[in-house]
Amino acid sequence: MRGQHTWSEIQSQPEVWEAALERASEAGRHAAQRWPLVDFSEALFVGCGSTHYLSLSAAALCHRLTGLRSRGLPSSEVFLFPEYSLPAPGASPLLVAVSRSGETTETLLALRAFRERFPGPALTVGNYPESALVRQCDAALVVPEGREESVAQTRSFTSMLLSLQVYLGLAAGNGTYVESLRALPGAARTVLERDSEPLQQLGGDGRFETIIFLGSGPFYGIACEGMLKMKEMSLSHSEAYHFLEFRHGPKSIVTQRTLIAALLSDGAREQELRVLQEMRQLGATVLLVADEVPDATDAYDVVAYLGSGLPEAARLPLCLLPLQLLAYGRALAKGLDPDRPAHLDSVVVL
Ligand code: F1P
Repeated sequence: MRGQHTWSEIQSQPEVWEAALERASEAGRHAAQRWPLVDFSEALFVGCGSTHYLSLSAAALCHRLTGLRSRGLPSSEVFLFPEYSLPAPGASPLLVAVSRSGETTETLLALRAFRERFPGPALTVGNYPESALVRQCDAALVVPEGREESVAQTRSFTSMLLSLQVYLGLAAGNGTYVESLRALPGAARTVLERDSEPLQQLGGDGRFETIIFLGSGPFYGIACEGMLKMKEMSLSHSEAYHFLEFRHGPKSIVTQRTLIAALLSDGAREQELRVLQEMRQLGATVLLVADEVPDATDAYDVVAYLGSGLPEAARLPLCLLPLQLLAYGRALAKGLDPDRPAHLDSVVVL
């Protein structure tokens, strides 16, 4: 059956997240105790493709939860342009190398470039316990249950993200935040049971020729990952922007054949809803991914209701489920096999 691996990987996320919560509370506590974050000048999160996008959201979370200056970068920028991307000599950064496989050459080279300049520790987050990155880093958060047959990352991404959330909450000494993450698997079960069918149908709607993903703050990396899933699985034209950035030029491409998947934040929702109202007036169809349904009914056409009651910093992995289902449904509707994206291998080894 086309897409059978991707399907079971998407649907198994509640169980995989439970495993991630257990594993990360052990390994994350160890890392948090060993390296108090006050000892670092900044945190650098690096990865490639999906794990680069994960790094963007993780850096935003790290900054929010711990107050530590944090950046997310593509691994290649670190070893190709160290003088532009790495801090000045004498700084004491923490490196967090994110990689499903732990074998991506660019991320290994970023680690090497970091090691050549700084004494600071490197932490890796991934899904393969025996990987090169796990061997070469000082500590690892690994969730083997998140491994996949498919090339496109789904449960690997969300399990790595959740592991980092646990670690960052522990490093920040924020027990309430860490505890709140326990609500995620149950909320995911509800979303998957209720919305898998309608979201696949929406993704498969042949009316749409461009799919735009909007997300700001910690949601920007998630919006980018939604865009990448749409490209990889369904070979469709997709783009990702911060909400208000979309007004500054990109909105020129909006037509009646544009679907906008919008990740509504807590802090900026009024401004975000205004962008969506404007885009609907230009003809776009809006899928709102929201934890609560807003009163502004003229800002959306369809809601992917998350209903977790969790604040934005906690509910990030949940927001990805509708985006994965959208891409999956579109791939099947186009007669493609989401398990086998065109031209891609699961690891880029240079
Ligand atoms: C990263 C990655 C994937 C992408 C593609 C190539 O791999 O870029 O995100 O889907 O298959 O590899 P990794 O470093 O996270 O293993």
